[in-house]
Amino acid sequence: MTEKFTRSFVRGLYDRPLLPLLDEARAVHRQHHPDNEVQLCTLLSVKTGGCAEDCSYCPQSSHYDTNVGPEKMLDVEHVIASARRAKELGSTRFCMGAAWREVKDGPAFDRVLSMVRGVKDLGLEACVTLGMVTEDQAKRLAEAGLDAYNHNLDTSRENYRSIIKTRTFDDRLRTLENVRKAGVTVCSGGIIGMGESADDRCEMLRTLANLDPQPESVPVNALVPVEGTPLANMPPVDPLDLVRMIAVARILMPKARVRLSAGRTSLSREAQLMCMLAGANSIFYGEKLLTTPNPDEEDDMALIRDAGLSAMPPRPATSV
Ligand code: SAM
Ligand code: DTB
Ligand code: SF4
Repeated sequence: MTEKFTRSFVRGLYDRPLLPLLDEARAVHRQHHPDNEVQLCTLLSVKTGGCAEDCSYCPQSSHYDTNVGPEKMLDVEHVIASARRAKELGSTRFCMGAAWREVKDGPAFDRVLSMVRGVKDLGLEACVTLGMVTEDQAKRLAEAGLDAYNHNLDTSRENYRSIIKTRTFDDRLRTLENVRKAGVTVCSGGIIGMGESADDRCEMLRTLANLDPQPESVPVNALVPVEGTPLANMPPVDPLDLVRMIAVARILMPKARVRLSAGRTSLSREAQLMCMLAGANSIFYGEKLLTTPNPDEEDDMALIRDAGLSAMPPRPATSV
């Protein structure tokens, strides 16, 4: 099958002067999305630390000595209480993360299914990120009402082995396929600032954009360097690179919600707004991502107010 986007097309976009690139991204954005609107999503780590994978960026990997240790899984009531609070503060999507290499059938997975049902009962979009899943497990998540499954490609196929050795790029693609077959929407993106080349960045976006159908949601993370991980000493990401990535993602995947994800605590208000100008229409909202800090809620509200943006309203209930 011929691919929709070629290497040279994507690299050509990435290398365009920033202002015309932004013009195009903005035009695409306005054609497909309400202008000025940003979705607030809240993250919660429901099972923290002790993960068997060796992702070089991740504080939750048991391969590295970080300040995040293995913790017990949260109980359903705790999670639902957090989701209720997130809703009261204006979030419309609640994303639950587990530091698992893969989902194993049994009581822990059953608990996640109950969490999903509880979050859906509150009228929120429900997303989980649990590592690899089979098609059958993805179907059970779909039956519980799950809207989206997050599973990032993180980087290019070529660069993958230098970041993660305990699984392959194809493992990652297989899970995305299982999620898609189960009728759950796909949330998949990556990280910049891990020492990757511009070609790696373009190839990651190209792989995502060539998926058919394309992911409905694309998180773009800037590395949060964490003490004890192999990437702890990476230099900070140039905010303009983040803007460029978001603009290219917006042009390649016009309908996707592009999420300005990890790394916002190191960005100025102006840089965050440029990311939104480039097509980002979602942020993680709340004091914490999974294990690392996120901007204060008051600062985000001030940014939204001062820029005249509006937080996406909750979707009216479609079922009774
Ligand atoms: N264990 C599951 C998995 O890997 O799919 C779910 C949780 S994992 C923490 C979700 C995503 O968070 C990763 O794929 C990665 O893109 C992002 N992430 C983890 N640590 C990060 C860091 N230090 N900086 C930026 N993004 C990070
Ligand atoms: C995504 O792409 N970014 C979020 C969400 N998907 C699950 C996670 C960011 C995690 C940042 C590091 C941490 O807080 O542990
Ligand atoms: Fe585990 Fe996910 Fe962290 Fe990788 S990114 S070490 S799979 S929690």
